Amino acid sequence: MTEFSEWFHNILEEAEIIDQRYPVKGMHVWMPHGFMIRKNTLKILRSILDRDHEEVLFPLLVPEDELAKEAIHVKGFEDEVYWVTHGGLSQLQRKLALRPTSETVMYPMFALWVRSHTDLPMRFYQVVNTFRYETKHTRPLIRVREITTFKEAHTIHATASEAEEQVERAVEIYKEFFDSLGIPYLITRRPPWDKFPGSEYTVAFDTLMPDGKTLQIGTVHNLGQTFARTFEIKFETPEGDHEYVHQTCYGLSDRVIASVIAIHGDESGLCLPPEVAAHQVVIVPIIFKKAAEEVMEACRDLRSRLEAAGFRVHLDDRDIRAGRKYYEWEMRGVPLRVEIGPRDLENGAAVISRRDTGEKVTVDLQGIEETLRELMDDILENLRTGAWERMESEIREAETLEEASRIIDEKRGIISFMWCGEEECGMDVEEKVRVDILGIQEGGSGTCINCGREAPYRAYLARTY
Ligand code: PR8
Repeated sequence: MTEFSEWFHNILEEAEIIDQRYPVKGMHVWMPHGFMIRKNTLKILRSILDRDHEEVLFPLLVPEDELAKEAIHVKGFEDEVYWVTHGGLSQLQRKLALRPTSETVMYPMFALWVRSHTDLPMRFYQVVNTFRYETKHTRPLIRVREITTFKEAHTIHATASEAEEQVERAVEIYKEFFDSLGIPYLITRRPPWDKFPGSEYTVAFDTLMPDGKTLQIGTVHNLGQTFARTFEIKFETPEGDHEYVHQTCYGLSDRVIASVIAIHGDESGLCLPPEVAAHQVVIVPIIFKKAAEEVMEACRDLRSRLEAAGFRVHLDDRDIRAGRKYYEWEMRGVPLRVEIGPRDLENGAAVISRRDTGEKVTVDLQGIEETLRELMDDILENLRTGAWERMESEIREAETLEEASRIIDEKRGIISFMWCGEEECGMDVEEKVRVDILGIQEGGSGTCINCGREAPYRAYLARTY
């Protein structure tokens, strides 16, 4: 692949995902094709969350005093908040912030909603835009100032162990979601200095981009009772006592779509998992003078049949060369192409071509629905397996910090090593290697790569987005 960031920039434009020319830095326009992919991705996510979460919609603006209430939280976000200071020509008495995330928007309301232990647990989510004045280099879909697709879930529980359990469930939810997109992930607990502001701990999902840098694609936070105390969210226990609730929250963003595009794409353009593709099947008539009308008729007929069977299908009947059509649909990542020409028609057949492997097969038109469905499953499986293999081959074990440094410089990717878990030592590691510690996993034993003490954790280092 050519240089990744150039490829990524070009494909967003060529495949009409977003228009990057909007004149505010870090803010972009979703174009119809991109919007379809976004919509289909959200459909998968909603279908998972709707099993035991309720969808809600809270306001965009946060009063200054509410935002400021949770001291650690606001400290974490103070550099990133956009402020509304005026209504028309009059200065507002109370400044209003554009939500950078919605804890301080939702939790004053949760204090009103939660009454009794019988109300709990509560699980809510919303999909909204949030605003963060990012000072690091912005990149479309990856680091934006208007996060247009911010899915945030917020849950409320009676006990610490139920909140802990919810963290596990959220991790399972995200695994299922990323699996259905074929995106590989590394799950770690963030080091304490990198956790969500105001949380007890953060579990993060990272994936590896084609240029060898990791991207954080989702986070799950255990908030403990910090926000409950700040916003006075209490419930009445069966014994009649009043106790603070325990909370979790977890979020995803436009980065999910960035990783689908980046991880599965290739030199020919997008390569989309069938569930998210705007069109799953494109039908291209192969027209010669002979039998032109019969071929078109057969194509229209097939389109109706496939639509009836629930496929998102497009018939490309434009009067241009078939080769150009192939090029365009490949670039836009359509998983399956069906060609029908006069000879196929005589044989009651069609040629199916796969975007992921380029393989072509001739199949009977009779029963083609079943074949297409099987191929779609196979495409997702193939994309997922390939992506996991590529990521796993980029995780390398290091025994010393010099080795870690050398590997990162030469190959990038992810370094795995044993670590004692002490903050001071971790800071020292980051300084020596000049790369961030992504996170840790429990288990394993050995000696710390830096200080030589006993190391109960496996940790990971990588250059990150
Ligand atoms: C929370 N509160 O906010 P989080 N551009 C694109 N994606 C981004 C950006 C950005 N500038 N910043 C973060 N993300 C919690 C959980 C409600 C929900 C993505 O958590 O600050 C990252 O993938 O960790 C991150 O994992 C996710 O948003 C949630 O943001």
